[in-house]
Amino acid sequence: MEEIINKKSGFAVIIGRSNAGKSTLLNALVGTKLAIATPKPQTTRHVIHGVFNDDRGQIVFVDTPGFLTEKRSPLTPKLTEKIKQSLHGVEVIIYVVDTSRAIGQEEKRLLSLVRDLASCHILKNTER
Ligand SMILES: Nc1nc2c(ncn2[C@@H]2O[C@H](COP(=O)(O)OP(=O)(O)OP(=O)(O)O)[C@@H](O)[C@H]2O)c(=O)[nH]1
Ligand SMILES: [Mg+2]
Repeated sequence: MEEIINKKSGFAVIIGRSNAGKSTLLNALVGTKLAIATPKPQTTRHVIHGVFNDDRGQIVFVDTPGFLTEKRSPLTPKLTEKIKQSLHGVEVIIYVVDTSRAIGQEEKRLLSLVRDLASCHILKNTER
């Protein structure tokens, strides 16, 4: 029992604009093809959880739909709402950036969503 109490656990949510490589990162972190990763924007439509366990404890990674500013379809506002909800009550926010694309409105809006949250932030750029 003491062993379990000494272990740490927490949630790490992965966010970023559409096609940034969030699902690819989740799959790499948990070591399985859990989330679909494709060049098609808005591939991830549901919040997906991937669990990583080791001797030190457990991390629940949360993959989110890509953040878009323009309304591509009736689905877009619903996905944006899912992203916003997923940011609360987590220990870490991993913000994935595709550095081969110019900074757009998506990056500016995303930054304004996360900058005032208390969780620890990690900025991850995908290597292209
Ligand atoms: N070259 C390169 N391609 C990458 C990298 N990470 C992801 N990709 C490719 O980029 C595309 C999008 O990757 P996803 O992981 O599906 O991106 P996503 O952010 O989950 O996309 P949405 O769920 O649509 O928001 C796929 O074709 C991946 O193979 C990377 O580090 N380097
Ligand atoms: Mg995805």
